[in-house]
Amino acid sequence: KSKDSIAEQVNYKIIGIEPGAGIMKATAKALEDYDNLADWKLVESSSAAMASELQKAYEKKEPIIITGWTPHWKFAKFDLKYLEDPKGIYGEEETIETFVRQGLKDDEPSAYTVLDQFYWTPDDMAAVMVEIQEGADPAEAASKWIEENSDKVAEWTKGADEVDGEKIKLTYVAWDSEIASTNVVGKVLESIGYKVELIQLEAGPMFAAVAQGDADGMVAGWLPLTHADYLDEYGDKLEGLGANLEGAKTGLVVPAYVEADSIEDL
Ligand code: PBE
Repeated sequence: KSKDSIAEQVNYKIIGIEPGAGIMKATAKALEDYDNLADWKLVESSSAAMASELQKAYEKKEPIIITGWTPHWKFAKFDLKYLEDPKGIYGEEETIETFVRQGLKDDEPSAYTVLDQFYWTPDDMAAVMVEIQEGADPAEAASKWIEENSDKVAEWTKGADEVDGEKIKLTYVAWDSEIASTNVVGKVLESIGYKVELIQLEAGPMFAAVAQGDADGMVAGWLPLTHADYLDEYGDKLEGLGANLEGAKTGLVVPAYVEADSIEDL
């Protein structure tokens, strides 16, 4: 029985996610910059389809290479590893940052205060993600987390006066991490009296919506690298409120049983 290389077994394919994601741009660059990846392809997909491909391969102990990120429930469910990236294409640690439209502070100071104070840990985010992955509705998982973490939530709502049904629009992309964070922030804003609408978009339109004032804010900007292009394009029309999570990461991810440690081993 011939033993095919990892490249042959995965058919020279990396399983990606939505085209607008920063991790897709980084991976396109990796295919250019790593000589051993010259003949490889990045498959456009969705976060959900990528996760189900991963699950299928994992159950059969077959090799698979995905565009991956942390925080993400997949690291709780499967034994996975990041491939080393000696060329530093995926950067170092990332932070997830909050951005709001210009004028929000004057128009809706309570929402601004909550968005400004929203800050949690990768473990907090992962807890919500795991609940959703196990079948909970995102809004219910968010409410449950809020109930169990009232001390943290109290820090975020400190100094924010109750409102009376004013509307707030939050935009996000259907990445598991951002489904979790956006639902949590949305529920916290509802708890002080806002009527919250969550608007799901692709990455570029998400930044554009806040820049144009079509949405009030978002908690989904990955920096310094992942969304650098979008920040270049829209940054001067956005108000940045800083990190809401530190210790995020992106890269190429494989199950631990795949015999490669570095992108250069592929
Ligand atoms: N992600 C999750 C996004 C940011 C959040 C890493 C898939 C991206 O690559 O743009």
